[in-house]
Amino acid sequence: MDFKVRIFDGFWNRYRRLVKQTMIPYQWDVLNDRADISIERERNDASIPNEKSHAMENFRIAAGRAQGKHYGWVFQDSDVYKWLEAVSYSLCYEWDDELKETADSVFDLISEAQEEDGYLNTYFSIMNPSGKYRRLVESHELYCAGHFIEAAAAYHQATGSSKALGTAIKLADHICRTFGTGEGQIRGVDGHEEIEIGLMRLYHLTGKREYMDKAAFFLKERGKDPGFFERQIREDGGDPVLTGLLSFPLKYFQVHRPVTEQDTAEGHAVRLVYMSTALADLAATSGDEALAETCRKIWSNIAGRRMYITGGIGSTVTGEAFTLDYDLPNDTMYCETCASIGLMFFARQMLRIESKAEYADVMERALYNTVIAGMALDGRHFFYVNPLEAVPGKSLNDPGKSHVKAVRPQWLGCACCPPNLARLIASLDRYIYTVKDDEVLVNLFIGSELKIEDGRRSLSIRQDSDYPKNPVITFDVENRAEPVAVKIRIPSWTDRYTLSVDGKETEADAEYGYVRADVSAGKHTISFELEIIPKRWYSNPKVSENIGKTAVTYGPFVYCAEGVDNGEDLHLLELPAHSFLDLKWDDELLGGVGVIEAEGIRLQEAEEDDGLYLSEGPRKAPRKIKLIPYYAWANRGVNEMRVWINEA
Ligand code: FUB
Ligand code: ZN
Repeated sequence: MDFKVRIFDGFWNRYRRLVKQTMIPYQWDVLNDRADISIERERNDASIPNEKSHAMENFRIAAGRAQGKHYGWVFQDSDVYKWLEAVSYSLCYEWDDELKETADSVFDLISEAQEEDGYLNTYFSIMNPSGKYRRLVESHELYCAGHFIEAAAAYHQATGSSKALGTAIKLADHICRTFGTGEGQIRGVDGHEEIEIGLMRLYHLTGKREYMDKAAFFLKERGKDPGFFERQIREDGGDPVLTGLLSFPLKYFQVHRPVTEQDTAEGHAVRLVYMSTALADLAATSGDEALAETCRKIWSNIAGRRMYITGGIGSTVTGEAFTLDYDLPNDTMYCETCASIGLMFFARQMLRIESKAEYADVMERALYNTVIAGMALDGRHFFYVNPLEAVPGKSLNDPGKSHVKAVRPQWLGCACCPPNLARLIASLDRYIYTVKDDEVLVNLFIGSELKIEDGRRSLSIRQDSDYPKNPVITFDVENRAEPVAVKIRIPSWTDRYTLSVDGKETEADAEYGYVRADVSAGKHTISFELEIIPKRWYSNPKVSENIGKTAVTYGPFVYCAEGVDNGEDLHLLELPAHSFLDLKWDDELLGGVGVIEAEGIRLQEAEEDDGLYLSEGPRKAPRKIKLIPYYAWANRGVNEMRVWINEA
């Protein structure tokens, strides 16, 4: 399907410029160890490598251009691959000869680091050539390969260059030869899903069926032989390459049962959503209804029982993992930035399976909250973990909260999130619309132009919006061919909307959360107006942590209270159920945000010598409460924060 999307949205162009002008050059410096920064461990764990990135140097050593040892995680290569993918997308919206030359040179280096037979992984080439594919539970070899294939496909699409694609095909062919059910092949899977996404992408690009079949093999093999990881190591594993992983339960890797029998979201959150993304892609591409049904079950378990209001997933630091239904602690959770990015990937593929707005709702929730909270407004500081409640003193002094940082580090020992953010934001144009044979879904309200030219259709849709500041979104549609259905998402958080086509209000029914306009040939204007007001939300009472608490949203944004606006000890604040939530835009604050103020209450602190346990509850005094969008927190120094506020 041939279509192009150009973004010209004020809010998102700021982020996309930040990626192109700040994040990409900054990350390049970090990957080359020439940024003057401190690299923090993501939690108190002395084994986390945090002296330097060394990611580019690893490639130089593997290519024979430099001498030395590999440094960093066994999956350090993937930082470079995600960076290359981000560069590729950025070239599509802001061409840059110099950057293209740099990327070309990195792809050259990578192809030099690739072994004759197609194998590619700097850790094993440098440190452990005889250990290849022998400890799949830990080795991340196929994970890194998947990221390389994605980067190469994106680069080919952006530049037309076949340089990178050649390396990717050689690598994919090597993997196809090495893994499978045939004689001499390894019948097993990687401990971290990602190769499946890469192979599906290569299939979409080349049309070569073998790549989709191998993705299907990896997906369907998962969990069929739960003893595989342990047995592989026992029989032939060599030395450990990432200690500790084997002690996690099988569900950490989603191998506890065959994939089609998995109906809840289990284990490491990023692994789960990457697996689900590929599964949904395969289901949508092949029309496999059983796989689609598995995806629906996993999806509804996440969205209905295991996802934070911010679109964060992963309730525990132990294994960066899901726990159980309705277990959503606010101050010890994980909510890894990559996991919410992966949730967007999954949603995007689910929309290909079926046109239901629930997927785009979650996509929007993740994007406007946890995903962009993962980076500071300066594009040079990043969260790995995104809490809904942070008290800096507790993070410093409670070892069980060392992962809950109150300020974004400049870089992290495990740097999976920063380049993942760069590639997601640089490719945001891929999420706004879903183009199908018989309809176009408008998923996100982002100022943009969609152009479809596919022989049968010749259509352009210009979406103008200043969302969510302005509740009216206008679509100028020019249809030069047969009638087409344009389906606009009705956000689940709105109570009212109106749709007008060419100035006439229509009574179109909602279909699975989309309102439909049938657009005949010619030029038409669709106007979609939403009620966007500050709203209070409550958790399902099964979420024990949030009883008696409320969270506030405005449109897609979840709000939070910060100490800098409300004083520390945010647990002393109470927001009365009926106090008016007054939203005003402040263009000077935090890059321009809507600030919500409300008459509230603050419990009074006890006197120093009153002791720890008192026979009376605290006195209460009026106090204005000020809330800002969650994504913008932690941009004003060390600070307390909380999303769920006690209700009076
Ligand atoms: O294992 C590779 C990546 O590192 C995972 O996706 C992240 O969660 C981090 O553990
Ligand atoms: Zn990450």
